[in-house]
Amino acid sequence: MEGRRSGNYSSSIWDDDYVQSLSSPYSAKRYLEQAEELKDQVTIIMKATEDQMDQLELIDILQRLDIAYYFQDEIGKMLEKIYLTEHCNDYSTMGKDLYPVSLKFRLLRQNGYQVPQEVFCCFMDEQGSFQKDIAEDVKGVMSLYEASFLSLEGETIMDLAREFSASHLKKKLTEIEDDKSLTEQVRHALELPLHWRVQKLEARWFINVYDKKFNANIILLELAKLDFNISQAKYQNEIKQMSRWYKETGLVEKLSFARHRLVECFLWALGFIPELQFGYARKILTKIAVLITIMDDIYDVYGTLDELKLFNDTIKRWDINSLDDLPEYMRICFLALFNCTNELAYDILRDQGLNLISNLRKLWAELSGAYYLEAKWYYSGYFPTLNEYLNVAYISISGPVLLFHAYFSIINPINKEDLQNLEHHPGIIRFPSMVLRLTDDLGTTSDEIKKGDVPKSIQCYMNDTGSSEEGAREYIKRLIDVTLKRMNKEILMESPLRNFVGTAMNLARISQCMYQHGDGFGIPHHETKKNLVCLIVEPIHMP
Ligand code: 0FV
Ligand code: MN
Ligand code: MN
Ligand code: MN
Repeated sequence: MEGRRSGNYSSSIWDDDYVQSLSSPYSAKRYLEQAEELKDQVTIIMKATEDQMDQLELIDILQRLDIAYYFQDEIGKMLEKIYLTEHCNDYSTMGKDLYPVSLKFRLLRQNGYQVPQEVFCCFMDEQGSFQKDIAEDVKGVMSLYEASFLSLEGETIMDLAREFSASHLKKKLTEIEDDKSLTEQVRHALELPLHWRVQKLEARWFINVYDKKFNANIILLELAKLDFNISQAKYQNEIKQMSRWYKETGLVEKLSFARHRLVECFLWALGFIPELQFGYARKILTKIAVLITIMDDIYDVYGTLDELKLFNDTIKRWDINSLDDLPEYMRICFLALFNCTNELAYDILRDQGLNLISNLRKLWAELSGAYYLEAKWYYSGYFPTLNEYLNVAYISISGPVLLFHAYFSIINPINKEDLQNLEHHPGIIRFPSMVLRLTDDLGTTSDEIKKGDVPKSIQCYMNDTGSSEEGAREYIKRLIDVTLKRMNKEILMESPLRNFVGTAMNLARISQCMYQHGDGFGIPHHETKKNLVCLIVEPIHMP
C-alpha cells in the first residue's frame, strides 16, 4: 500500500441502524385521504380567485409552499391568460407598481414565457438608473430582486435591477433590525434567490414564514404541511431501502479508503428529483452517486496510474471477462457498477422495450475517460488552460452521467431522437453540469490542494492570468452567473424537452445548495446535516 494517497475522509455520520429506525405516521391512508380533500378545497379557492393580482399571489404562495405541482393545469391556464393579455397590449398594462410588475415578470418567465426586460424601464430615470425613491418599497425591491434572477445573458436592464435591488436590500438590513421576520426574509433572499433554491428545503422554510402571517390561508397551509410530511414518510422508506442495499454491497468495508456518503447522495437525488412519484429515479440516482463518489476517490486518491489505466480500459470495453486482471478493490467497484447499470437497462427493456446498454456504456466510458485524463495530468504535472480544463471537468464532475440517468428513469417513453441529440451535450446537459463543476471547485479546492489533486478551475485561471486566488474565485462566481443565465435561456425558455426542464434546472439548484458553505458533501457539516434532518427525520408539527 506504500505510496498511495489517502483522502482521510471521516466516516459516515448516518449508520444503517439509525436510518432503519426512522419512522413516520404520515404514510397512513387517512392522511392521504385528508390531503386529497384539501386539494379539492384548494381547487375551489383557485376557481374563485379572479383578480389578476390575487391569482399571481396565489400562484407564488403555492409554489413557495411546494404544492403548486398539484394544480399545474389551473396555474398554466391562469398564466397563459395573463401572458396573452399583456402580450397583446405590448406589455403596456403591466403597470407602474414595482411589486406586481416584478412578480408577474418572474412568474411568467419561470413558466417559459418571454417577457421583455423593458417592462422595468418605467422604474428608471433619464440616466438609465433605477429611481432612488422606489427603494423605500421593500416588498417591491424584494420582488424585483427575485425577478432579476430570471435574466438572460446580455440583458443590461436586468443586471442593473439585480445590482440595485441587492444593494438596497443589504442597506435595508440595518434599518429593519427590529422587524425580525422581515430581516430574516431579506437575509434568506440575499443568501440565495428563490429561483435557485432547492424546492423542498425552501418549502420547509417558507411554511414557517407563512405560518406566522396573520392573514395566511389555513387551507393552503394545512395542505403544505401535510404534503411535506407525507413526502417525508415516502423519502424515509426510500432511504431505508437504499441503506439496506448499501450495507449488502459491503462497499464500506471493502473500499475503506473512499468517502461513504449514502445519505448525502440521497440528498442530491432528492434536490434533483423531489417529485413524490419519482421514487424509482431517486433510488437510481442515489445508487449511481454512491458509485461515482467511490470511483472519483479511486481516480483522485487511491489508485496508481497503472491501475487506473487498467480500470479505464475495463470500463471502456465494459468487459466483465477481464475482471481478474484488476486489483480486488477495483473488481468490487466495477462489478457493482456493472450490476447497477444492467439492472437499470433491464427495467427499461422490460417497461419500454428499449435496449440502452450501449448508451449507458458510453456514458460511463466518457466519465472514466475524463477521470483518467485528469489523473494523467496530475501525475505528469500538466497544467491545462481554464478552457481545456472545463471541457473535461464538466464531464468529470459526473454531470452528464447524473442527467442522463435522471432522463432514463423519469422519461417514459424515451424518444430515440431526443436521446441522440442529448448525447451531443446541448445546453440542457452541459450547463447544469458546468454549474455543478464550478460550485464544486469553489467548495472543495482548498482541501483538494492539500491532499494533492489535478489543478481545478481556480488554479487554472490563476495560471492563465496571474490573478490572485481571490480574483480567481470572483471570476468563477461570474462564470457561474453567466451559466445560470444561459440555463434560463436555453433550458427554461427554449428547450423542447419540457418534461425534463425542471430536473435539469434542479441540478444547478442542489449544486449551489451543497457547496454554499464549503464542501457540504465530502465534509457533511452542519448545513448538510441540518438539511437532511429537516427533510427526512423531523416532521412538521401539526396540531
Ligand atoms: C465531488 O467530489 C463529488 F461530490 C462527487 C464526484 C460525487 C458524486 C457527485 C454527485 C453526487 C454530484 P470531488 O470534489 O472530489 O469531485 P472532483 O471532481 O472535484 O474530484
Ligand atoms: Mn475528487
Ligand atoms: Mn475527481
Ligand atoms: Mn472537487
